[in-house]
Amino acid sequence: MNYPNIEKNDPRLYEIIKREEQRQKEGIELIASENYVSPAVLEAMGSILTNKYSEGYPGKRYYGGNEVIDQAENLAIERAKELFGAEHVNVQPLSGSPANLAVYMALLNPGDKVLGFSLDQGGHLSHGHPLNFSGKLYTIIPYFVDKDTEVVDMDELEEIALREKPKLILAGFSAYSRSMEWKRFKEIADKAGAYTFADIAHIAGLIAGKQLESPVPYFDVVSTTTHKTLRGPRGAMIMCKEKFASAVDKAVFPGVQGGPHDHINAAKAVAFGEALKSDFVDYSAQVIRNAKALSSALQKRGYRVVSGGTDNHLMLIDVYGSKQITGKEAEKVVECAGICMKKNMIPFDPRKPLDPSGIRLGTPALTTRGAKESDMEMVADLLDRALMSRTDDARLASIQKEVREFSLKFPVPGIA
Ligand code: DSN
Repeated sequence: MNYPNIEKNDPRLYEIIKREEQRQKEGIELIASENYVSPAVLEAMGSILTNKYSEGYPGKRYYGGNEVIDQAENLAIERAKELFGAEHVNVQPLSGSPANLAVYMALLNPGDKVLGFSLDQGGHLSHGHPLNFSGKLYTIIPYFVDKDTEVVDMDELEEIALREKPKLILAGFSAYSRSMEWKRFKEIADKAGAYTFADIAHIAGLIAGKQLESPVPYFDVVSTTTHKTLRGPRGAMIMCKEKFASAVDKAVFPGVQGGPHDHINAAKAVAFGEALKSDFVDYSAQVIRNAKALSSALQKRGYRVVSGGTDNHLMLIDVYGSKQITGKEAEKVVECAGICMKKNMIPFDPRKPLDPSGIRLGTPALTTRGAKESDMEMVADLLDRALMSRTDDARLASIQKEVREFSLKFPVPGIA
């Protein structure tokens, strides 16, 4: 992308964008929730569609002049329905947390019981953390992974559900590397008389790319962000069975949001169009192959991978247990070498969230740049050497040069 007008009119911001371009180009991106969008998605986000106000839904707006915007929003909805086989789609949620807030509002009353995956074991803030709206407004009953396998304990979950009789069971995660048993969740929810809500933010692209099973056929409501493995603009959407359509739409607008971001919804349409193409299936398959390769390469170097591996795009590494480096220190050290990743709690972590035992790694971004399984050996090697050089600034600087050389072999879409 070129930014001639920003360059001319706002040199200070131009310089900031250029520095971030350089960081993205020269570094190894292992943040599991990040990706690089296509130039077409970038163009839609930068389009004049941002100029419009369109509160309401296609055909029922509170502002004039929305005939064209209606077509853009309908295009995003049609493509999302085709991609996921959803009965109803609302593409207006601004991001993951507002989408989840709308789902709660559509299905629950304040105080109702929700069964959600504990944040410190892999869940998400909006799945019931006490400091989040979800934990403040609803009565959250957490479920956990099994201590030995580090996989969600479905038998325990069933016991909790039958005992607590929640109104909603939420399946989803932001730091869990194993497949979710959607069908079993639905069976348990039916026995407990609960609604089913899946948050597939992390894995939507892998589902759209036909690599992971989808909860859409089983679940009442499914939310997702659009910018992670799905590789669209920052934003979200909600899919649901037709019988929840009106409640979901009302909860998004006017319940939670005002005017939708029409340029972003158009970019969602572009990204869904891209995900409908056959090469997105190849991309999704490669993301998972790369994650498995990276996980094995790290295991070979003595790192403990939580649950023993990965079924998706991410993995949790117990760096403290394996190498006596805390997650916080690991994040900082590898950043000095040009590698970007996130510290993370691991299940039953004896340490605290701001300085946990683990790190979370993911392969969606590197895979978009064209990296393959064979490249994961090099990534693991660079990561390991950076972690082992934690007190040696000169070695870290030299590894950063290698990281740069490696990264420049893989172009970033949208960056020349
Ligand atoms: N912040 C996202 C992640 O990194 O998993 C979840 O919202």
